[in-house]
Amino acid sequence: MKKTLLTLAVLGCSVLAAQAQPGGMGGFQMPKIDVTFDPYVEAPAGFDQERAGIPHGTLETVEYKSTTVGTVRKATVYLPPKFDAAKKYPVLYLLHGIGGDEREWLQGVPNVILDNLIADGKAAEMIIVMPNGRAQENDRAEGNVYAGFQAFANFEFDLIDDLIPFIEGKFNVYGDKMHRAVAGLSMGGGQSLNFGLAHMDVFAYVGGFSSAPNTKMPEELIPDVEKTKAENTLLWMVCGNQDNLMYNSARLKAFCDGHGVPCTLIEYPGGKHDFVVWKYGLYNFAQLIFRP
Ligand code: FER
Repeated sequence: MKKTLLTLAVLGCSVLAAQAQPGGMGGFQMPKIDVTFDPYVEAPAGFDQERAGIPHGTLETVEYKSTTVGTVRKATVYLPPKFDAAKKYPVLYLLHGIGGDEREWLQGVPNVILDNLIADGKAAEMIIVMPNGRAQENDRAEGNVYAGFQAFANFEFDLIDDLIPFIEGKFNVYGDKMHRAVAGLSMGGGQSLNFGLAHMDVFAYVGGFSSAPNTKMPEELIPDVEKTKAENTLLWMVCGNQDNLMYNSARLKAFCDGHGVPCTLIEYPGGKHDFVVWKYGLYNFAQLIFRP
């Protein structure tokens, strides 16, 4: 019952958010969008289980000064196994959902997933930065989290102007777009699509997992088809087929298919709006980035 009410509340909010969104979503965009999904391939058993006998990465919390927000903000950082300060690494910025903060992604055990992928030679050694995407003074997920819609948009400037320069000053990382990726779940998926496609000089790889109604319209995300084709290296999405937010991903996928923009959208069978889908997203996305 509680869940039903929550679902109804979320649905209601998404309709409101859709209508309130700049650029407009033309009101109700909830109906199923006709789209051809990319093949779903099951992740191997144990991909998210801690494995003995392999080297493990580490997790730490960092703090940076945000000129955008005017506060000191936190981010969680994963350093890969056998991290070597003398080596240069690429960076994946991994963004959370509307009720989360810089620790939400830990529920999806990104450290375990990446430790396993790296041990199997299936992903490049990378640093993962998990910021707080609610760029406002009180960035805790308190009260009505849906009221923080604007703060999620404002994070674009905190990310580009404050966090990335901080990370690049603190760690020995590459500073070019081919070594930066952005992906996220739900609100963070919308942010990743919005920011990643608006800043193709910053991020070559963009991932949206169960992207939320903050996802801009395709025409806003891709105002210049030829530019996106030339400058984006990876546009990758996944969403559960039981997730009411599918239309945000399907709308973009349909646009891309209609305009010849390479784009992946996997429909996770039986997938809901939860970490089953998001772990699967990270498992797959991580294998596609930073590889020549
Ligand atoms: C909405 C439905 C879902 C919405 C945001 C979300 C602001 C985000 C969900 C999440 O991040 O998990 O209507 O509008």
